[in-house]
Amino acid sequence: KDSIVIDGRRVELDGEKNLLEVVRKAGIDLPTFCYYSCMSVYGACRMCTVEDSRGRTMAACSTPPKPGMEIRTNTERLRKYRRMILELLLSNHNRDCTTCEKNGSCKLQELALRFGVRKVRFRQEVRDLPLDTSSPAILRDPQKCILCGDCVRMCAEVQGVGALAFAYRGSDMEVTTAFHRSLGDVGCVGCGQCAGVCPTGAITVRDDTARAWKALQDPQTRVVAQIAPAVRVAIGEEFGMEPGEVTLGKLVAAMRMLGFDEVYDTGLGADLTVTEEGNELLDRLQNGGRFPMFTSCCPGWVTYARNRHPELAENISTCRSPMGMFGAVLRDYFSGKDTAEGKKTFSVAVMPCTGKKLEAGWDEMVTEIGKDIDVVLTTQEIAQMIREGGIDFAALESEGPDMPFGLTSGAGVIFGVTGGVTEAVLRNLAADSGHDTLQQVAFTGVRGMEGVKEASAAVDGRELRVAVVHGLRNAEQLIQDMQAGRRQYDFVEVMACPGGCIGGGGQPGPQAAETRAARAKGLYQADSETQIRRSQENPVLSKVYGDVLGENHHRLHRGRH
Ligand code: HC1
Ligand code: SF4
Repeated sequence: KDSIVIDGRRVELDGEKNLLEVVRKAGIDLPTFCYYSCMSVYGACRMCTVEDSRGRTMAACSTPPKPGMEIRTNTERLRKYRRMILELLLSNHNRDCTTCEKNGSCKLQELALRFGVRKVRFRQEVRDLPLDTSSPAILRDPQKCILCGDCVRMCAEVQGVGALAFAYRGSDMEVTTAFHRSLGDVGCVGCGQCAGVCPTGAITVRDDTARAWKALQDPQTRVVAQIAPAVRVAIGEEFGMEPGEVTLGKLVAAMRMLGFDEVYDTGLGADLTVTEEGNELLDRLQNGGRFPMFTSCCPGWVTYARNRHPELAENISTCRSPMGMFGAVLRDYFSGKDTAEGKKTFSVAVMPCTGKKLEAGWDEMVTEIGKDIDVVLTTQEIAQMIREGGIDFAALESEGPDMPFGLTSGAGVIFGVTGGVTEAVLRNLAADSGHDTLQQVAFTGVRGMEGVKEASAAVDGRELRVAVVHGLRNAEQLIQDMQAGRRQYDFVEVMACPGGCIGGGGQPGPQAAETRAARAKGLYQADSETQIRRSQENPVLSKVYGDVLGENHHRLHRGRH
């Protein structure tokens, strides 16, 4: 087998695309700021520079491995070089580390520590660039940008949005939006994927924890919360647990300790969505309507479609997202109680998603009695509150969510992974809930991490053609193929983030493909352990439709309230 020599030891080649991957396989953690295997190679930061036997240096990320190569990764020259890069970056970086959002998880901080940078020999020169606070989800602080371009490539290559770009040249270079317009005006969908790859505090997620703390401390306020499916398989990572471990019960316990009065599972909202979306699909099949029908639960996708594909407006399901449906149910349920008890209800949604912060502000989510959701906290934000509360999360005993809304079907739980919404809807439309039927639905091709999946299933006496995509760039490709007549579907599920909500921009980072796969496995495991696998079998639904919603059924749909 072909091999190369790294620091005197032979390492076999296994089809790696570049030297960096071979070096890391050999157990040497070569540092980088700008390398992600899911994006193109930029080679800008030079931190991964290595030296060959003839003393030539090269960036490992952009050098293909050639059999017989001999490279060194830790010569005196390389170590000096890395320190110099770090000092240069630090010299024009706003170094308010102690108050920075990324304090403790900043790559620049981590590498400065690792390479023993104790003093910066260059003059401190930070440009006076203003903060960008234009988005309800994303904050940009250009004074902390190291120009690695990770956000630019994420937004363009994975999401196909292109809201961020490099502007100007040389020492004036900066990452910004076109004409310095606000993020919303350049098509940003709030997915937060840029914040997920930013190595420093230059792009972060808006911190709304103070608003939640304030509500928790007011005795006249009833604080109710819903927890999204994907949070349960990721929050443990913030407390040293493995990705995929299902810790909903610990999270419920921790939130009760923080003072939340009622804690529910967004899975119930997902069960409502499945019911409504399934009915909508059947209605379109039987009475005519626009096809394909697209899902509507992902705010990143809905925003993207509004911006880029207004012609698809009627193809998108009228259903609110599970968060939106549950938000309406909770508001309606508690508003009567509030009047009777002289209280007010503050509704919190704990989500893996930064786009949900945008969604909570949409017109359709605001009625004359106020917003259906008062604040959206990401997985990372609730973890921060738990840490601030001094709670030993990993040691907590599990507790169940509150009644009357605490029951969720397995179908509701798998919403958090790409393909899950489709599988849940197909389960509902299937003839029965026997094991074999459910297995058949699971193996139609909706599961897995491929960017675009296709499946077909028999519904209402005909063959339904289904597609499942995640990552907006994949969605764009699919739409173009459909519009050019190259593909045809009846039902399309779109999730903006890679892997679906499990890979949301509010989840703990860094989010490697293996991490996402482990989280997906955790959700499928949780589903297979539930007794109720189909949404329509959730006994709470009849109470919601009958006692809570009644004539307000339309509140489950968009654009009408
Ligand atoms: Fe999602 Fe959804 S699955 S969008 O990924 O439809 O955020 O987890 O809560 O609303 O249920 C997110 C997750 C989430 C909604 C549901
Ligand atoms: Fe682009 Fe998403 Fe970041 Fe907006 S939030 S700039 S769409 S990556």
